Amino acid sequence: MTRFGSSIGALLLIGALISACGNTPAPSTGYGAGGGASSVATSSGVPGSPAPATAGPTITISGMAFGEPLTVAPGATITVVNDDSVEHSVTSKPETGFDTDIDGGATKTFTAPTQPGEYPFVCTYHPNMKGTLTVK
Ligand SMILES: [Cu+2]
Repeated sequence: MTRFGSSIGALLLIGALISACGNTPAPSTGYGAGGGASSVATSSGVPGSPAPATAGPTITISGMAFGEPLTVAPGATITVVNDDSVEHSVTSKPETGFDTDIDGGATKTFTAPTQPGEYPFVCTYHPNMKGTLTVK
């Protein structure tokens, strides 16, 4: 009886140690900090603040995508805001008209074509990024 009793005691002790180890590090660091915080920050913080600061026609690149199609006057100065951390370009294609590179986090301007028309453009680094500039 004494041997049996002490071995149960040892098993209970081991079980308590395992559950103590398991509870503390895994759930708190795994779920709390990682997924929740970063997705909230990118969706709510970024788009609101830079937009009001810039005046005039603006192309905002965010999340590997150009914003909505833009219509400008011939020869207008267009501001490009790159909210991504990687370099992008705004390159008219197939028509020529403009081609500008914007570093990650940078803002640049370029001059719209003087010839009215519809100018599809791409990013030369990410050809699946597509946008349209209308000049009229
Ligand atoms: Cu790109």
